[in-house]
Amino acid sequence: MKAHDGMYIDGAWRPADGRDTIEVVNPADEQVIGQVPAGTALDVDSAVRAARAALPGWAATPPAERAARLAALRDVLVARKDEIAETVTAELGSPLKFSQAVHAGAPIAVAGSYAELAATHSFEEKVGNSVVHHEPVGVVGAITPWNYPLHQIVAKVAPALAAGCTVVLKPAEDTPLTAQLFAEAVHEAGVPAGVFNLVTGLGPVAGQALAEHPGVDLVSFTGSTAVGRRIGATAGAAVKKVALELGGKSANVILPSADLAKAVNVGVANVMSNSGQTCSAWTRMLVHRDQYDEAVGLVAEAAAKYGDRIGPVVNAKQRERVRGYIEKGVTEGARLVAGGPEAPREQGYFVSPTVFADVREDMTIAQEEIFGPVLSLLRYEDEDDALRIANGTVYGLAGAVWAGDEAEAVAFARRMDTGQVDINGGRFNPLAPFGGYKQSGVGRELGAHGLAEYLQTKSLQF
Ligand code: TXE
Repeated sequence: MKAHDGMYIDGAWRPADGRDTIEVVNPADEQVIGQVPAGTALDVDSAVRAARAALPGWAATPPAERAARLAALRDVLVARKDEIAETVTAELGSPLKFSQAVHAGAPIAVAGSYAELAATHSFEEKVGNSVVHHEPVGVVGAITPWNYPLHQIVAKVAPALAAGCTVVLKPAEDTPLTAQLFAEAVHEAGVPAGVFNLVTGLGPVAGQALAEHPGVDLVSFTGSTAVGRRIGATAGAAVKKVALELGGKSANVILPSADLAKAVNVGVANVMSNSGQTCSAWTRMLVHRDQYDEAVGLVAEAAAKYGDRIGPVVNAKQRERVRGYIEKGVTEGARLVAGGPEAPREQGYFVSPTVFADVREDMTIAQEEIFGPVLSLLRYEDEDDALRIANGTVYGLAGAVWAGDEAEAVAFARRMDTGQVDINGGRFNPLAPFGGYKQSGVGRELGAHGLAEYLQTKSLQF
């Protein structure tokens, strides 16, 4: 796999400050496929300086021209779609078809949506005797995870560029090749030098240096709650804007009037897709007690199909973490109906698609984010009980409700403490705001709400 040995700063690949590198490993066969430089605080500083220098020019660039660069970026991503899918598959291990459809497809849709929004958004509005200007926040420090390597990048960089902000990106250490490919695409799209900069490196070194840099006006972070908390505290101390997209433990609530077989099949697919490494995954399936035994049978049958269909998890540490949770589920008394802690293959970081029945809401596997192909089935007595269980975690990122008619599902969804709810299945919408209630985060990504995160407001009174 092609890898750059420098950082993309101020419109060119520049030598890294230090000599340390990060090995990129294919989690499906544990082979080293490349290496990238491990950035230092000095690399971060160079990138932030470049972003600051480019800010006045980009902020003053007419939105229509910013939109044209984003449309060009979308076109480059479309032209390089196969390469994107192959790169994500190589460093994340996801099946190629899934990489094409989701890992390449979703960010192309998001880049396209921001090309349109940049062209049509009102960056000025009249309010009584005032004119309100929506101006770019400034230099954005973007820190992204590995689970959707390109989507996580585009969901931050596209709205930031649409708003007139400049960006320094520190991508996850597990998936830096996709980030390098993205930097090439930005360059090809004719985005001016310094508007987008890339520093690869370790979280506690390059990531932390970026989050703490006084030249960064907004830190946009997606990742674990533990790191998000620290970044939020650092930003708070510096009175700097912050957007946090953290974990989830989303409930998939199947009401008695729903089509049970369909709800179960879609629900299992949702959890197993991307090997469970999705922050919005419906990891808790809630079924009425009268339908519970039937649902357990259907879930076990559906889960059995995923054995060969899903890829590995991202690295050995993540595999051990997921297996630890599966063991904990067994110890705490949940009933295994599919999968288990044993590795299904000798090579690669694979985990068996696993389903637990008889899960009580206070069990660890019902409360903590596992980030692997593990589903918990919980039983509820009535609607209020289902709602209490659904809302009974520290998280509130996503969820699903299934019912015989949409109005019934929507009425239930209104009572859920969560940022996004899929009604009878739902479909990805790149314009719909995405983000968390409670400890799932601060701020929203995607669509006009995502754009608003990168804008600050000035009012002129006449
Ligand atoms: O996340 P980290 P990890 C959850 C999921 C997963 C767990 C651990 O439950 O099992 O987190 O994953 C950078 N200062 N999610 O360890 O460490 C890091 O380099 C600044 C949910 O991979 O949070 C990477 O770029 N940055 C999630 C990014 O933070 C730091 C997606 C995320 O890594 C840093 C991923 C520091 N001190 C994991 N330490 C979601 N919400 O989608 C690390 N980083």
